[in-house]
Amino acid sequence: MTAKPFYVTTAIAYPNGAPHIGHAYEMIATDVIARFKRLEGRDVYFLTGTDEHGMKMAQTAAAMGMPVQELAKRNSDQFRQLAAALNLSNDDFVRTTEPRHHAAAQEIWRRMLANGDIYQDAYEGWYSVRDEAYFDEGELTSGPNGKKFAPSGAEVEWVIEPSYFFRLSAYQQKLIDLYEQHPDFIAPKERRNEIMAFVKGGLKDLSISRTTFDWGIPVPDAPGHVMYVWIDALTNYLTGVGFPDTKDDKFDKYWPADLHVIGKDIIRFHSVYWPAFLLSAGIDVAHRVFAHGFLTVDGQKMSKSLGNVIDPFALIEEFGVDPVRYFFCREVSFGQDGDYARDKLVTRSNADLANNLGNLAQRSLSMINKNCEGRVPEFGSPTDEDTAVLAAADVAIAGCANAMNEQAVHNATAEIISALTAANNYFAGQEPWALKKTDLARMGTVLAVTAEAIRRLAIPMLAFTPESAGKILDSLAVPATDRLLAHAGAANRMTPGTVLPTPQPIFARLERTKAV
Ligand code: ME8
Repeated sequence: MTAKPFYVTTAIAYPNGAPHIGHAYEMIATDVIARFKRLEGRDVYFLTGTDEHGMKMAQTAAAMGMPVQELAKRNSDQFRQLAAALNLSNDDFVRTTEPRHHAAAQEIWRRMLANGDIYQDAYEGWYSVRDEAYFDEGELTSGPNGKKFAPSGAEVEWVIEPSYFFRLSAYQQKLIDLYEQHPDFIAPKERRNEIMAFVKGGLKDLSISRTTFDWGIPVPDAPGHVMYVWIDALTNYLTGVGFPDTKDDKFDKYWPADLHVIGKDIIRFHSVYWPAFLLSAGIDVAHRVFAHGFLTVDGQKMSKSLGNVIDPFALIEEFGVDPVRYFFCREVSFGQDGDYARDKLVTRSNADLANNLGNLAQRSLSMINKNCEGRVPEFGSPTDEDTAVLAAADVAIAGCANAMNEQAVHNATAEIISALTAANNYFAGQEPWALKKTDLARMGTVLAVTAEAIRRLAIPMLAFTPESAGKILDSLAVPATDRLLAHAGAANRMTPGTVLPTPQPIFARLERTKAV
């Protein structure tokens, strides 16, 4: 393993409520990216967690009559359970209420202060608790009774308090230089253009401490001040690799982060504030921020009042984890908004997983089981069709890897599925069931080639549908040590004579209507 280790993160969610499918979506996509890099032989570190401080958490807890620590713990546990239920391969889970995180946030603060970028003043302005962000008058819209609203639709309130400020204004040119020198820093491209325009429009210093509540990390040597929740939250990416101990093995190995996967609503925090904080603290800036889109449900925004919030645990429970993972990867163009609908999930999973991949594996492997003593048959001398179907698998795997390099998760999945369709067409066209009566050797070749195509394609599928792809590789007797992308080619072709276990169905057909 010589390639640079790969450090990838999700945003850390506010545990002011239970996780919804937007959170699940981000976790799935990031896990697919992490697993794919591991398949490429990279040493991967994958971090997720919960963002537990701030006014939003304090207000939710107060409204529920519950101590905020309790609310944070209860919901954070649910996010952790969701990670497990989605079969996430995360290496750590940071809670921002942990002492190790307090130490990291206080250290980055001290460094920014030492660099002359933090000063004390008074803050007067519009604050949106839901966004945990300040807004300029010009960004607001007015409603009835003099109410004002942030672009997200959340109401803002006028706040006056003593506050520490971060000299963000001093970072305008440095940020523009960063975007120009690293054109891939912000993805997708539209987001980069938006951020570039925002920064070129001028940056104001940022209020970074609050005195009106205490649910946050204390500002070092400043009694009464807690840190603005976004300084605290963004620093989790450092906490996860051992900061402030920069001699820590993990920090040394994995920092700077290779990829922060986040939603489009928090791109400004990640691509303007975060690099500015890091530059100020003298810490290397992360390589890339990728903003995915937002999910709707049946074409509508998810909201508690509409009663259309989908519980990801219920989806996993009903459909199984892999169909859920697969659906979001394949259905939503990564970087664009997407929609969840039960019907769409069922259709995708049945068409691509059950009918395409599952059926092909089941049909070819049962024939091997019944007609070839359960052993991989001889490949014989290949026809053009045999060569073409395996070549299509190889091309698809290369295409999949290219797409994954740009986080085009949907295209990566589509590559594999189209090669599986080609393998299905090959199988149907060769009619091994007819060859059984006329040419046993040729039947064996067709079954061997089909099984080999499945083997090659199941390896990249380990990133998207880890459990089922793993079962398929088990049914092909592929050892755990031979499941990297490097093994998905001709050099590791299945060995004729290898005994295969009795094939088991892998994907159930999902029901269009819910059983009552
Ligand atoms: O923003 N569709 O937390 P959060 C897709 N704590 N993604 C969605 C979504 C939807 N409908 N709703 C939310 C926060 N997300 C901060 C992050 S990071 C240092 C701090 C995404 O719980 C959202 O874009 O509001 C974000 O990336 C993640 O879920 C957590 O959102």
